[in-house]
Amino acid sequence: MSRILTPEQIDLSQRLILNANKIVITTHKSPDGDAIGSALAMHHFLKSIGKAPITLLPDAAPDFLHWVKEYDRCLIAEEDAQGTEEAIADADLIFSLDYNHLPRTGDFVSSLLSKATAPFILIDHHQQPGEFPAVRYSDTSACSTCEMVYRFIEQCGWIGHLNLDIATCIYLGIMTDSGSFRYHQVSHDTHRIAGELIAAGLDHAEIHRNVYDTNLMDKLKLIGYALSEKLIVMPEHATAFISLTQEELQRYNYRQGDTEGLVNQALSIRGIKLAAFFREGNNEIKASFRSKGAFDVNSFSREHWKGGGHINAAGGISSENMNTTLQKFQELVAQFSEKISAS
Ligand SMILES: [Mn+2]
Repeated sequence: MSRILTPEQIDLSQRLILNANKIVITTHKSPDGDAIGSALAMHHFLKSIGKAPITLLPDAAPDFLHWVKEYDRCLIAEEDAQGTEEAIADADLIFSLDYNHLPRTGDFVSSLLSKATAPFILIDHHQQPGEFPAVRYSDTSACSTCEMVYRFIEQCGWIGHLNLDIATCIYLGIMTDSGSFRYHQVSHDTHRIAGELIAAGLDHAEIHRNVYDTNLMDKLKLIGYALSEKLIVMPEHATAFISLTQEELQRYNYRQGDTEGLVNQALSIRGIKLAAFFREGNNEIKASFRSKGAFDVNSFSREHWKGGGHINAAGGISSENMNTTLQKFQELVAQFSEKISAS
């Protein structure tokens, strides 16, 4: 884990990029601001040095990210299986951005990537990275993959190519993954990079508006319902959680991304150290975990919810029904009560 690439990594990255003709940029399923930001920042950068990359998303991004330049040119695996197979089979270089285990790209893309013959360049900030030949740039202390993409371009000696499109994408990922510059992992270097991006001419207020000020009324009503009717607080365990069933989501015309950040509202309650949000999908329940302080939700999710992430933010899944899932969560919380409260 390092902020800095080794001289060997820089040399190899430069050679792989300069010699590649068919570069495919990949990111994780259910792409968020950092996934879209890092993938399209790399896309715009590679174009600036004369490459014609394919940016591949396992599935579509939520509406609030569709404004990003050339989002509409991304290849979406769920919508074009054949195009995806061809792109990965033909690739002579693959970027893995904002994920560090192939399964995070979903079953379909992950099975294709595992058979790919091209070398990989991994740039990612999640815990416990898997093996990724040839370049593995992992920094679990970074607040976002986007700031690592900036450092990657900088350390490879190409920062002179920074343009407004690259800058906008990098700022988008830093802003969304750092909770608008407030999480613990935000560093001196995060602000230095943000400063350079603003110096490149970007309109940070507009990016913020595009992401956060485009709510539909249904979304606000869903959030209101979740907070007033579905928030359960367990003060004895310093824990709060929210759950939403498919029926409840449909009542408010749920669209992907509508419940983004809801778990943080539960965590914001005074005295709460662990928060969870459970959303019922078609075949499984998606879980999000957040913590304040030392309670490690990455391990919690890896051990009990088939997921992972960061120390203070992680995701997982449950194949049980909602009642069983919530029961399991409450039992685990009681079991970990001391650890949670002490953190
Ligand atoms: Mn990220």
